[in-house]
Amino acid sequence: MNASRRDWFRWAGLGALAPLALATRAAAAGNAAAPRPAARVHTPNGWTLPHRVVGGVKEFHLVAEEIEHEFAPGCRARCWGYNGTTPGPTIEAVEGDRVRIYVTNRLPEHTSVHWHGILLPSGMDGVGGLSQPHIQPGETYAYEFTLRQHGTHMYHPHADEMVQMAMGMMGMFVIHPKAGEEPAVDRDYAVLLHNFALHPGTYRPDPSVLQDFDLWTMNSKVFPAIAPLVARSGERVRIRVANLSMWNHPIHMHGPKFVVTGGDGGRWPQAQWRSEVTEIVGVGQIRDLEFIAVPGDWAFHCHMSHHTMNAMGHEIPNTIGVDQTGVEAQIRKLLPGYMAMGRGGMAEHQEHTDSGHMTGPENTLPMMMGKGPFGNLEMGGMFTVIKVRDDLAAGDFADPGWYPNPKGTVAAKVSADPNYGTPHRRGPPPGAPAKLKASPVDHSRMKHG
Ligand SMILES: [Cu+2]
Repeated sequence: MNASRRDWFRWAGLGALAPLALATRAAAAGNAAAPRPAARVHTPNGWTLPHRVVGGVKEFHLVAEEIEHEFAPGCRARCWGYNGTTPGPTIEAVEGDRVRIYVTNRLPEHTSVHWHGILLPSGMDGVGGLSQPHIQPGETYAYEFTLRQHGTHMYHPHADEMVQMAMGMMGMFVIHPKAGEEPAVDRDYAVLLHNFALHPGTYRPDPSVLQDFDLWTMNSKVFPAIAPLVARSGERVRIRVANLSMWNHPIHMHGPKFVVTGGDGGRWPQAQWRSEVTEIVGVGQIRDLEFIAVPGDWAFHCHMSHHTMNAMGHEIPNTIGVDQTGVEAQIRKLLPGYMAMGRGGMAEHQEHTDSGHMTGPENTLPMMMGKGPFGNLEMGGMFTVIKVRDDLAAGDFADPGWYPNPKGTVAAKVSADPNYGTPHRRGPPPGAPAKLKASPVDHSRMKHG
């Protein structure tokens, strides 16, 4: 029995989900009219915080502290988080619960916790200096309130917020509806979007960066270290996507359409649900995306293409179409092993790094990574795969491997001749002399100093 299963039994065994457990039994007994239980939230690469019940109050304990975090194999950093991880553990409770949340501060500076989107007394809102005194290093504070709503929410510091969030302090707070929900979901995922500026060769995120981040993360991991989102064909799946990064992210799903069913204000009335395949999750916002799982391997990613790359320079000359063979030989005299790249595009970057030609700076991930069943994926950052199979057991979240495409359903090569066929096209015929001169390499945007 793994840790998450144990947590689940502990959770249910303590009566946290007694009404839901009853509903499960009713459903198992074939009572179709009984409300189905809300699925427990699964946080890919993360975990749910266990709690105990004391005098009818659900008690949680968060510890704000420095941690060592791995974004993907080959890239680690000293971050700040809760209870040993970034993001901190997901807090789950049920509408109507009274919760008491202890927050112990093991950081070198003061902190506080804001409960984003949750209705509570002003003094429990966690804005240091406004709603409460700051929690000094070594101190423990208790927050206590009754959950009067249900939906997807977050927690994060509201003290030296820029630094503490840039270092990784954040978590999800999910409140399940007391009465169940219709239609009920079979799999319920929580994905918290963020960004980190871990400069090449360094081991601590830089909080002063405004927009040029190196690492665009889902639950503080980058592709290919982000766990796939797994489902069985026909299941109703919800992905709760929250954003505490410094950019808005157009989150795009391949395969089925999804409906947007709620935000950080809670689940929306069905009349407000919208059918989409891309949904912008703004900074400080949450969107609940629900869909019926269709078999296959489906990309799920931010559509800002720089956000599906790992560390890369942005202030570099554009070398696409530039013959660099002479330059390459010159530079090799100074830098043995140097390889010019980018003449035909940047896909070759992954080949060079994979083959060990470009080792890159210490503790820095290549811009593009990941292998699929048909070759390099040339991705990084906010990218993962929704893997849907016909034969998964309910509650099985293990990676099922690559999709076995049915025969005749994969795009396939029909010719290797660039003059193949008689396609309709405009402009001069292939092979005609180019009218535009090749651009000189523009060095004006290179960083100096
Ligand atoms: Cu993005």
